[in-house]
Amino acid sequence: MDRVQNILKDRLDADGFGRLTAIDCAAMHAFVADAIELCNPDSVFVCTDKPGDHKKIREMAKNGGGEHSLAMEGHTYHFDGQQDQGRDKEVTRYLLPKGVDLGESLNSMDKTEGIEEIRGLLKDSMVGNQMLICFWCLGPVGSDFSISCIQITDSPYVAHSEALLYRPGYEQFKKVRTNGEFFKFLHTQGELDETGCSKNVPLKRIYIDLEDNAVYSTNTQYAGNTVGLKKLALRLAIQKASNEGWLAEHMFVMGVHGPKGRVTYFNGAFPSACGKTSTAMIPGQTIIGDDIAYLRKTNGKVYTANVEQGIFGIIQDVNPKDDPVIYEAITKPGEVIFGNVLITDGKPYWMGMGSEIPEKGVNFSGEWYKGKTDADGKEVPPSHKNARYTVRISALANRDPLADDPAGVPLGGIVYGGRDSDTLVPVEQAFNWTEGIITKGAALESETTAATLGKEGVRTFNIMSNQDFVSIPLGQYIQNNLDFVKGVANPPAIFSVNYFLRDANKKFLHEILDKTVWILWAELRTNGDVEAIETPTGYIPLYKDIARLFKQNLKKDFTEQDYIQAFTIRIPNLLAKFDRVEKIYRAKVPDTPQIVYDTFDAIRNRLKDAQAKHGDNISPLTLQ
Ligand code: SPV
Ligand code: MN
Repeated sequence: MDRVQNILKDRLDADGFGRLTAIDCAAMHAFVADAIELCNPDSVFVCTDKPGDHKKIREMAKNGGGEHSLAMEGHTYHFDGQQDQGRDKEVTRYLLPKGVDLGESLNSMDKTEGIEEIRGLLKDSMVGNQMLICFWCLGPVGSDFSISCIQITDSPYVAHSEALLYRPGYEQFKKVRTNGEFFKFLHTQGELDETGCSKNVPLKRIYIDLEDNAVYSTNTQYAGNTVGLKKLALRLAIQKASNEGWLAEHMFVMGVHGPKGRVTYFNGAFPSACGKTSTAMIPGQTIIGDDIAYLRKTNGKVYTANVEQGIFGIIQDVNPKDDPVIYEAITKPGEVIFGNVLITDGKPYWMGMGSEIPEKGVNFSGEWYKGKTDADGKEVPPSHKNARYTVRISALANRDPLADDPAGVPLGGIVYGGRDSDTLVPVEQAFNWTEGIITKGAALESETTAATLGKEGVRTFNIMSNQDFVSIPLGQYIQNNLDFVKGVANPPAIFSVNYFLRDANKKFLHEILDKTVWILWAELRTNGDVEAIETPTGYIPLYKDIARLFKQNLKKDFTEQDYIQAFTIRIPNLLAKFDRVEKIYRAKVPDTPQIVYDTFDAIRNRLKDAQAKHGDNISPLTLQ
């Protein structure tokens, strides 16, 4: 027997050994054997797709594994450390072999150094603990979209989160020969403090080895850093997609319901905390996924599939009025993990939940009471801004019947959105795919939020909302998007949306559910049902269509004045935006395709012509 088999035989019990070796994959066995030798756990549990195994993980999580029970059946909560409340970009790095360069906009380091450092941190990290080995599938099982994954972790909370968020992958791994092509994730929480949180914050590391399709993370528990199949896998998938001619995107997948029972499927890309999940759950529409989508072509048509089967969503402002579907799902009995909310008397509370929050309880900062301040004298909120819930999509009343279809769903349109107080109109259709990719996706900016660590409210460039996850040179990534529709007879329509316009007093122009109208208009346009007004940057709605949609769907009057205020073409702001974005490409993205600059030039010329004719801020009625 070879060395790998010897290690496995030695360190696994008979049952675990049988489960692992039932998968005929030498590369996977080698990865596991190496992880065992390196991390040195006391015991190893190999999890299959059996419900009994998932139950065991759930029990482990509740019994000292990072979760605690709540009063409602199936509900648990989890706290991350105070400095572990979001994805940590600073310490997330691509490990690159000598001679490989992804450009300065992607955080990377020398692979040899990185591997040495991370292996040093992982060494003996599981002594005294159990190692969990889990298999999950990205994309619907048994489909062209499927990617087999193995997750090794010492955190039952991470394994449990994955059981909610991903499709089971053990049987798939057994059936489909991977030829060594699978994604691997190794995570350890590191030493924990008395509250059960990773305590060696300065040693938090998330290192991504693109050559080996492997990600290592340690001294962190926040799901965005630890749940391998989420954003860590997205980075690996972007590279794989680039090599194979498909797209891996930070996008929801939803069914938008048009007239006469028509359903048109949309992808939507928004940076974190900009209304992405909430769009995918607009009442009356159907959800397939809220975070990550793969896009592939079959017979000249684009299909898209949800990579996940659950939601790790921001809980702030989820209330019965603005997000009725998700509110219902997370307040009824069933498996839900609440992260970083306030707990009082066995119940979870969060800001913006639409009901009274108690004045004391326990939260991510420990014992909490109203008025509590942190070391800097800043008031500690009852729930963290990036507090989250984890739930299966099958718990939602509006799950689309095709959510797990191995074929995916035909893609009608894409929306790109960001947090923008003063530039883009609420909805606009690009003239065509190329302009859409360049002027909507590749020019996407957003004012920063709490989903990543760092300052909030700063306008940042975020290409296709995928900036944090792109693992190939950015110019190449744009080119892949442009080329993707080669051979596609009817490329999906592309739109920008903006839910965050404010008036002169900084008050939001629109209510949260107003987005229903922008999305339904996009559905009508995709199907050629309504006329539009041509502006220098794309097509915008006619007043009558928007007013009708407001009336029919939200029972609201949307006046012509409301329309003019929202859909005014703000030329100086638009010119400034394209200048700002171009500057970033020129400074940071040496492989930017020339067509990006040409398109920015063309759009600026159109904006300037319109400005010469009509002035700085042009009412949509002027262009009608
Ligand atoms: C996001 O921040 O975009 C998320 C959550 O979807 S995380 O897992 O942190 O990426
Ligand atoms: Mn996301």
